[in-house]
Amino acid sequence: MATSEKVLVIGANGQIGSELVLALRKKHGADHVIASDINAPVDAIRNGGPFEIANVLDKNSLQHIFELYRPTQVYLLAAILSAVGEQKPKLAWDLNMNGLIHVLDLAVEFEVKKVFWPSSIAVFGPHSPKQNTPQYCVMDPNTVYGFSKLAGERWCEYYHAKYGLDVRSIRYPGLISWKTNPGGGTTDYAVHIFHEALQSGTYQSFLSANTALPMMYMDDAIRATLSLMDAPDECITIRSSYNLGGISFTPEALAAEIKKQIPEFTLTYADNDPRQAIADSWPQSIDDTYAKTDWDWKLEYDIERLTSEMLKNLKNSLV
Ligand code: AKB
Repeated sequence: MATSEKVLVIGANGQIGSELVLALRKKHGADHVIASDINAPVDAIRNGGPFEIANVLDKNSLQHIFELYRPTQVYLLAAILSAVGEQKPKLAWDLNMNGLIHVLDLAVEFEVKKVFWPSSIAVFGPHSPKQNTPQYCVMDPNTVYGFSKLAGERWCEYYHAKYGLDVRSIRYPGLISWKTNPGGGTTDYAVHIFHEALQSGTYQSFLSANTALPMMYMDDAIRATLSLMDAPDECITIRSSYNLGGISFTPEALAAEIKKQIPEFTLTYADNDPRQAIADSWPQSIDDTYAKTDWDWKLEYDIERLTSEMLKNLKNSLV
């Protein structure tokens, strides 16, 4: 059903964007959702509605889109993730920080009603509690991605306090999806493993057997994002970013789950991958009490359901 909203999704080609655009088009009507990316649209979103090429670092090109469409809601998803961020630290800082500030400024200027910006479990660091990491605790991220997200959270809270901008955010765990691959993160193994299990029956994990990290199936992540954005203003008590827990598992546990359906699957482990140190600095599980209390968050996909869905959907898409 179409609404009066005009929704702009920046970074629409990525793992979250390509699925979020589809969900938003279903909710608001195709013509009401403008997808935008630095590259030409991916297949999933190519023909379904308006698309604009834009680079978040080029404020003028963004401004043109704001003038053209006058969005009432903006989702900024363009970012460089943790692993690529360590290879291109200055670019990651520039894109993750200045891209956000451009969008926050334009949102204030064009009186956008709501802005969504994703943060990450990467905002936590080696001295944060590892288990059930609380919303508020020591945060000493040691990746460029992590501290750009932490600084971004501070900017979001600041724009809300200073300019009254309704900006909302989630600290996503590793996201697992079958439609689009993740783009250079530390949790990517948990997507690649499914592709390889089906295609070659074996996978080499770049994280060690017992590395537990919080993860979430994309359908849950999209549902969480839409619920947060739909929540009444007075329910939102956190303007930096909400912890979101998901499910915590290790590569070994995920392989065991895959083996229930593909008994011949084998998992090996790489030595000395730089992503291991990043994973070791992150929480193993997350306390998301605030999301549950403020906007009624409930997880639907456990490791068993997520594994079945991934294998079923990937198998169908490979046919
Ligand atoms: C990454 O691994 O960098 C991302 C994240 C947890 O934010 N998936």
